Amino acid sequence: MPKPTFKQDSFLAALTRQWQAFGLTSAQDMTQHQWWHAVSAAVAEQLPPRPDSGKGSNKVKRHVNYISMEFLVGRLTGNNLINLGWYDQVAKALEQYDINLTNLLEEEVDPALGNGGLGRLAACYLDSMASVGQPAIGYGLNYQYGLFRQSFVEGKQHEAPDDWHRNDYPWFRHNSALAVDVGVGGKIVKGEGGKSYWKPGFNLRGEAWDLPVIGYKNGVTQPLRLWEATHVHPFDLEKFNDGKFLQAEQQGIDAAKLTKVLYPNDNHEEGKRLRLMQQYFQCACSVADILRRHHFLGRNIHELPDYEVIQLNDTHPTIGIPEMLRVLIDEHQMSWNDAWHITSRTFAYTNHTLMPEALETWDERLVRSLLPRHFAIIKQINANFKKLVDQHWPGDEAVWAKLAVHYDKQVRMANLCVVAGFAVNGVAALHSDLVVKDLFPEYHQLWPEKFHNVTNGITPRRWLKQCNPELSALIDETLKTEWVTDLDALKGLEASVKDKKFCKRYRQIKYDNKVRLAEYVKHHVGIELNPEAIFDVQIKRLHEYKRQHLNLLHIIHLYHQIRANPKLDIVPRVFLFGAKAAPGYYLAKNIIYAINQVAEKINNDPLVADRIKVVFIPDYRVSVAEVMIPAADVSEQISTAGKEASGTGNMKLALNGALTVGTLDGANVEIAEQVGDENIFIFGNTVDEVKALVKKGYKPKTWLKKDKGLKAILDELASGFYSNGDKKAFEPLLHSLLDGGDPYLVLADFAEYCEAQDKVDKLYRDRDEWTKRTVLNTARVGMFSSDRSIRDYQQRIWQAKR
Ligand code: 26W
Repeated sequence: MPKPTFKQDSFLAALTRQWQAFGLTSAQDMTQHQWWHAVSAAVAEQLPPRPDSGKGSNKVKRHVNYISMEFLVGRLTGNNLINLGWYDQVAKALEQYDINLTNLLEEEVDPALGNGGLGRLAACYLDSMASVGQPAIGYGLNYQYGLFRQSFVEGKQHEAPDDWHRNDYPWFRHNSALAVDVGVGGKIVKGEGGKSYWKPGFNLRGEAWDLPVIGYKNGVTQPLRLWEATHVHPFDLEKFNDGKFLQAEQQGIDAAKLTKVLYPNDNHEEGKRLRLMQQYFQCACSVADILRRHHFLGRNIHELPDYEVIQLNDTHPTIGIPEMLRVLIDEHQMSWNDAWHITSRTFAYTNHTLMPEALETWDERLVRSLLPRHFAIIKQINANFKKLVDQHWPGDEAVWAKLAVHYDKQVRMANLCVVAGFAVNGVAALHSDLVVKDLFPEYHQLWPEKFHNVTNGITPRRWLKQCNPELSALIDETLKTEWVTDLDALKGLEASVKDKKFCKRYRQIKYDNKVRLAEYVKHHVGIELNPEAIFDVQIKRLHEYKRQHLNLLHIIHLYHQIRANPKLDIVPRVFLFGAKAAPGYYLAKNIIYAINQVAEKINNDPLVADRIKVVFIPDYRVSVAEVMIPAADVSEQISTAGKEASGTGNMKLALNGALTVGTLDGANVEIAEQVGDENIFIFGNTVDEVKALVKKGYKPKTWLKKDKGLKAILDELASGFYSNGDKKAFEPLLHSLLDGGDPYLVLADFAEYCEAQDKVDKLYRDRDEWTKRTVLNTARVGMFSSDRSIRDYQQRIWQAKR
């Protein structure tokens, strides 16, 4: 497809219609926000009327349906302009009105329709599928409230609703012809000829809202289709009177509530009724839409797996599997075997976590009451699978207890995915290995060919070209090739480490980006930062396994060193955090509070004299990441080995020239392989060492005996020193590290972590050497482009022979 051309006349005419629609008399009367809206809507109007995802080339036959409960797309206007290749032209067209495009883009509220890594990965993958020519559609939910807004009140996290004004979002296109009705509840009744069928208690309607996903300068636009739940026939008095509404209400389902909020949990399953409803609603709408398109293109239903693949982003959309079977059997009158043959060659599953508390299970009563027909289908899958397990492990109840899809009154979604899907993949080499060895060893014995690795990636469009325009320009000038679609080309920068002029500019760009971040912090947090200091960044959801508290202990350790030796010579360092804690995750919130309280003390202690600054930036989100990442010198990737499936922030930071301080976990392992051991600071217990420690009976207190400094840190946290005398302030945190058994081995990794941080301090003093290593990071992480991930999915899973 040809590169889309920008037509200034038609853009300006669309712009005029926009201010007229606001009821104004001239463009000049628009507020800055109206300008953003008008420009976005005018650009959106220039896109093809119907984004198409159905046509594949001969090489890429299967169309991808990427189903995810979360798409953390971030601001779209700037990104879409870059991918269209129209940024400069639109900027120029706006000059005549004295409007600065870059400033205008700040008006956009991030559509925060995701929690963290999993949601952002889905957004990067849509960008890459459009850019590499993989026909695809994303399916998700159109939440009225995205992830909560975070602020700090006296150091503690405060949550507020994030109304991102979806009804007024200029990139949305509503297509009423695509609405789908979805049944819920009710019962299974016997029909004519003894055949039983499902009589739902009531229906919900799914309205389709499309966001355009624009390929990088290739003329492709594919939809991200987000479903909004509404009542069926809201003004139909007859239906109202016959009690259907009341029935729905009694079951606790109010359609209008269904797509109101995104669940703010990341890596923690709660088994809530509304959540299961959301999952089912999304899957039912999406399966109906997929089949509608398949029929529309004149294809036979039996050919579905030849043309369509449904990729499940974690287990959240698993209920789509029994829904597909139900539609094929009940609505297409297909036999079980035929329906199974089709379904089990269509679905593929990506696992994003090994954490037991994140693996979804549903109480059978809940499934039965909301989805009686699906429950019956799940029981059938289970019964059929039991025969296979009995053949392989005759009479072995322990194996069945592990592998069953339905067991002990619970439905286990991960097991359902493995049994019914044709492919299972982890998201980094180490993680995929653990998926096979620790999570699903018996399944691997049964079906070794099902298991794959696809190492995660990030889109270079947003995470380098857009967020770091200065560095992108330097790379353009140096390489003179289109690296944006071929990130391996960055290898060409290796030669430049010897080029003094290049290194000087690279360093200056980092400095400029630090100034930009410092301005942001001054404006939003009120703290002054010194751009000469090391900017040390930890940005990710707040979770014990990610160990923000290990970072905190090291900060206090430095503070103690300064107090013991006021003349201590350390490179000034700014520790920057960005993280939201799930509102019900008490301990995570306590860690935020502890960081803020320690920050308050250290930042205001004249003895420290600005050698350490600690800043917790509130409301971390995609647009904040775009300011923090280009400014980072150090990237904190310090999870307990074996717990972080991949990480993707690690890739973004390395690409933008931050050096990683990290454990051998997730994608850190592959980053280390790529950049070379001398260009990364690896520390801490490995997966095997962690396992051995735990097996031996890990006792955190033995580490305190060995390390008096560490004990002093914990004692001080318990003393009220950081909390105006309140000795209980950090009790949850201290309890978890001590009597709670320190489940994430923070104390065991503390000493090595401090050593790694010392090395950072030493290396930073040699500015040329530091710069060289950061350049090598940028040059060597090309493989973490999500374009490469998508090609891996194509080769190993989507387009592979089955
Ligand atoms: C049901 C509650 C729930 C919600 C979200 C359970 C699990 C999740 C996600 C799997 C959490 C998540 O975002 N996982 C992250 O996925 C990234 C993309 O693959 C990885 O890079 C991160 O390591 C992983 O934590």
